[in-house]
Amino acid sequence: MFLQFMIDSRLADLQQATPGLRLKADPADLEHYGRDWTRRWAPKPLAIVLPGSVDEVQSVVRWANRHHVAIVPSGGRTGLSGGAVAAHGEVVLSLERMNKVLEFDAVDRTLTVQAGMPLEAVHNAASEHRLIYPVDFASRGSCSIGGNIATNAGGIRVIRYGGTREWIAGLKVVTGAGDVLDLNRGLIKNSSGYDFRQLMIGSEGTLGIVVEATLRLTDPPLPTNVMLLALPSFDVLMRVFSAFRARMQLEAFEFFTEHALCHVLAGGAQRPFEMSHPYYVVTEFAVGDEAMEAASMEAFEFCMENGWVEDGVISQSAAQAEQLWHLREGITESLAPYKPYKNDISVRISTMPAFLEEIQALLGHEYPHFEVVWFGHIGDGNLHINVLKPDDMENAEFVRQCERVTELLAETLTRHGGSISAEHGIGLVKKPYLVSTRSTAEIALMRGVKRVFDPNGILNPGKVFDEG
Ligand code: 2HG
Ligand code: ZN
Repeated sequence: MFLQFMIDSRLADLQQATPGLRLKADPADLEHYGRDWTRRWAPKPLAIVLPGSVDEVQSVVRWANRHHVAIVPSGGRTGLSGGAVAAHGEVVLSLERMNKVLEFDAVDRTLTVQAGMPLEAVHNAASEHRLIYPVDFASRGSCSIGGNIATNAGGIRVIRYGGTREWIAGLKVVTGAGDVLDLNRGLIKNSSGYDFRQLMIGSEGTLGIVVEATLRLTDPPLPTNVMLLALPSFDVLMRVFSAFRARMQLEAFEFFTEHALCHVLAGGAQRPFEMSHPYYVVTEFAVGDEAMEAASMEAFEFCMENGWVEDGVISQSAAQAEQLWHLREGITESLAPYKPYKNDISVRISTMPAFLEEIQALLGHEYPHFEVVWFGHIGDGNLHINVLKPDDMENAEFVRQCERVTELLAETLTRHGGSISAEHGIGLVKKPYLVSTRSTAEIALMRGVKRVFDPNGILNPGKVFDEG
């Protein structure tokens, strides 16, 4: 392998400038680190670098500037928008070796970690101190906190706690120019000009490489119950949500369709009700005292009386709660073999009913022959729409047809003031539709900001927008 690095003089220079740096360039590594969960682009990185320290990250960035080599920062590569894809001879900078807790502060209730730490390990580290880091989603075991920050990841508890952005008290980043910035340093109050910490969150590695993060922790929730509801139609979904939210402290409120459930059941899960129903909701809510429990029953009965809910089951144990959650959290994995084309869209909750009516008609009309699976974080105004590729269709043709429909969806989103990416980022997949959510003036400013933080355009070029 050493020989291979010598053949590419740029890599030889990198190894010389950063002697401890780990480099990989085996075909299997290039393939593994060069792609994310989108699987649409053929990976083709120049090499993989695995720094073990902030100094090494800085050294790689300086080298990349000298040689005009692009860097793709890389966490767990569980992204669904192509933000971590390296298909054009870039160097993938994997943070996987930088995966440790650096400090816990009991007074500040913060946990400072290296960016490569998996989200689940962050959860475990917080619970060692009887606290929680509340951002959570199904890929918790594989995704990294740095990747979560880069995409401002959302997940299943946004309804209660907000997204990643709300929980970042400080960030250390290496900019595209090679500067190390220590942003906000865990302060609660800091009114000293532009907040670059927030600018970095959701910037998808185009402005800086997140190397360390100081995370806010909070108290664990009151005891919770999980309820699965069966609904007769899509139209009642938002009414059930309002009825539950008015009476209970919701920790999560997620919906999915019978189509989605069938795919999870095919993997071995048990059907939750005797009969099938067109729509389901899984909701988790606090049951700290009897009044709270009574309120949840009242919400359920109210919805039953109105005909908005046809059936329901409530978890009696932690194991049952997990089983009910699996019916929702298992959807993405169960659909993966169908190479789904994914939309991850949002509108304001108040706009949801009108928006849903319109896009149901639109997608019903535009996708007469494809299976379309709906699910998502309905309580946040966030829908996931997965269109499944028919076996006998070429992937390129399938994507072409879905992209045409996404144009129409994007127009509808613009009219309703929504977003083409609620929580998965823009990356490569949503890039053509950024204009549906952000104005021309905003995109011009984004380009300008990128030039400030990354003057030579070496950080994740071609992601989010094309350099103009
Ligand atoms: C989820 O909510 C994830 O499960 C993935 O955001 C959504 O697979 C998807 O489309
Ligand atoms: Zn989601």
